[in-house]
Amino acid sequence: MTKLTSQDYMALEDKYGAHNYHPLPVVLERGEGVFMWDVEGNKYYDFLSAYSAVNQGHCHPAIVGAMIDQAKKLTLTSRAFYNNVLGEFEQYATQYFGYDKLLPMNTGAEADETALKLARRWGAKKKGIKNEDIKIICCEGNFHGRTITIISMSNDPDSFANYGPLTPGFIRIPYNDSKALEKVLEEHGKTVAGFLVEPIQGEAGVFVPDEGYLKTCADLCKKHNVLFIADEVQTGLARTGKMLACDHESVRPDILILGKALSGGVLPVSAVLADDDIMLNIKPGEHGSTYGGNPVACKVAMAALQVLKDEKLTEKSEYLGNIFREELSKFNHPMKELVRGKGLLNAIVIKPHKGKTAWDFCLKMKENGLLAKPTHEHIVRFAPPLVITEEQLRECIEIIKKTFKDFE
Ligand code: IF1
Repeated sequence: MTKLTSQDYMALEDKYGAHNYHPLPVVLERGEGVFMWDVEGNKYYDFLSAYSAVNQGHCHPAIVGAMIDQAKKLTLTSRAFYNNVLGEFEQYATQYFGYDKLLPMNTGAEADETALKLARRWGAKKKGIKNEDIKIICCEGNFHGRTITIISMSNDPDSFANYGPLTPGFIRIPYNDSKALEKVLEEHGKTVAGFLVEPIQGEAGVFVPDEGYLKTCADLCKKHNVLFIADEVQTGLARTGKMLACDHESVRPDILILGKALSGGVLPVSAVLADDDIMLNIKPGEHGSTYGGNPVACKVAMAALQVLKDEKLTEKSEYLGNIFREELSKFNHPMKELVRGKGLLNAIVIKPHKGKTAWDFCLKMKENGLLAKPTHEHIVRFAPPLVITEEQLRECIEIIKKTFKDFE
């Protein structure tokens, strides 16, 4: 049996798979820590971390071990019955983040949908908003997932166009503009249940809001009895140099949305955390998921969260992120516009140079042994697993600089 080449694998996907992605032309076969290897055995630094799902590094032994051990015992009961793991995970995670309750789901989108339902339900039952009048405020440039309700919040035609009628009940305001939030709350606050925001907008190109933005918005929400809902699916779990990106401003969301690295990249696990006054408005049978809270997911999530603490990944992310931005900010090149980010969630805005774009830059970086991908056409996101060492990070900084020089 001849071994298939990267071209063969790409051809298989082209022929038999939906064309809903345009991946970088690399076919990966193995991952370990900060590294991945393609089918030809070429080794790469992973600077995407599956969009911040692999903060703990690829195939972390403690997380994979937890998955294997539980998978040999009991993988799924559904929520029709209890199991001996879910309660333990709920206790562990609610104490870890400081909330009364946790609602387990699988993907980030499901967690965002759950947060929207919790907020709307709270708005109806606790704030007394008429059901058909309930509003949620969201931000321009948002990315919260790909369901029809979630894309109804989007202003990116690639996300929402030509999918038929969208879900009503959303008011979209500019991101990083607390005055815009204040204005909408003064006009519509009585029918607004929640404000959904990413503490840093990942997909928009690692858009870091001004210092104080989150705190000002949280205070405005409190003043108008509106829930502050933080989507930390991408920014959470040590990625930005704090356990949660909201921690940079000591903001405690009313509803906290987690996903991605909650499982260290081994299987989909997401969760929504809130206090009883919000969580207990959804009664038995009013929301759920077949796999939500399954025993394997719970064991994996506990291991993934423990790794963050045991390996001090929050502190590492903060320290190494500063080195990344400092080194690349002082590096000058006609193709480099600016570097921005927090912790190890960073982006370089690329200026087209001699007709070369961010895509060409990423192709050249791949040749130089580092994998990253553009968001939109001119921004490259750099988000390595948080287990990267300082020495490895500095080697990668040199690879990035070399790649710029390759375009001279
Ligand atoms: C794709 C983007 C990133 C997210 C935030 C919820 C979700 C995501 C802040 C939904 C997911 C992923 C989805 C993936 C690529 C990636 C992405 F480019 F799509 F926008 F990271 F920025 N909230 N983001 O970032 O979580 O349902 O995917 O588990 O759809 O291409 P999910």
